[in-house]
Amino acid sequence: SEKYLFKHKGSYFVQSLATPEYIDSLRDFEIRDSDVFIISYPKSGTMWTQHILSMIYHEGHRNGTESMDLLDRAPWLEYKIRNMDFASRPSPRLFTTHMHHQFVPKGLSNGKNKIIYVMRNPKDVLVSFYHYSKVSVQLEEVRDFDTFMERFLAGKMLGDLWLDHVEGWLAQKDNFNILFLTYEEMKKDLRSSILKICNFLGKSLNENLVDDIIAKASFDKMRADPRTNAENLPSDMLDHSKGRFLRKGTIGDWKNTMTVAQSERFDSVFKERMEKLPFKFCWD
Ligand code: PPS
Repeated sequence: SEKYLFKHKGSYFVQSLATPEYIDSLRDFEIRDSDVFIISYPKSGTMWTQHILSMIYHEGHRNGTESMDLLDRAPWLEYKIRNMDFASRPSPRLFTTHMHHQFVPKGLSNGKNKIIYVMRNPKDVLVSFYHYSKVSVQLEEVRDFDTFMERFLAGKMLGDLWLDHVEGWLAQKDNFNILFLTYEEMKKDLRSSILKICNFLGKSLNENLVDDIIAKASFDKMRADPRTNAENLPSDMLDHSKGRFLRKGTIGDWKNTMTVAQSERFDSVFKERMEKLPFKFCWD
């Protein structure tokens, strides 16, 4: 996997999109009080949250926002995909990152800016990641699910060990201003999640706007729109002929991929630490 990822201070990063120096420089990245960060382990509902957040945030110029790629509305901090000049972006800025807490800008812990941390049941994360590894040009394609799962359980992939990421961020709840959200709660009751986000951001949207966001954040709507389905990503990032970014969008798809034996193997490695998490994940 050396060709695809590099390890820096215990964490994996995408070789073609970042350097250790750039990652280190982000600790001193200048934060504004109005900045909002979306943080997640890969495949946990990041793009979905990016879309929702940018619709909530830019309600004053929605049309302009919606004509932009997700990538430009809530850019990745550690991957300057379009070489965007972050400093010249108007406030409020939205950012996205998969990084662990020890890598994020120091200024993020000043208590004023905001973080939304999105999590998803790790078996669905694993299965989504497995399929994504075939579509992504930047990740090594692993055809055999067993091999992919062992890497996931060992944390030898982008995002590192799921447990470390989630445990790590949950433990930071008093050091940052964080709203924890789950993919499953969004899936089951998007309206409540949107209101939760609005409340956290101190925004009050009228009922029509909330309805509109719910409609536009549906899996089908997002999948049909190239701007929210990552179809404008350069072909050296995603091989669009191999699959779509928005693949299935359901809870419990792991059951269609993992055998009983694989699921038990997964539990034997993850269950103990998962039971100690202050969150109970939903498996179906
Ligand atoms: S990434 O690469 O880390 O940014 O991926 P991420 O966006 O975190 O996760 C991708 C999965 O989220 C699903 N998704 C959605 N599900 C339901 N509704 C909506 N609107 C939606 N948008 C994205 C996407 O389909 C991936 O999950 P799977 O299970 O592979 O379908």
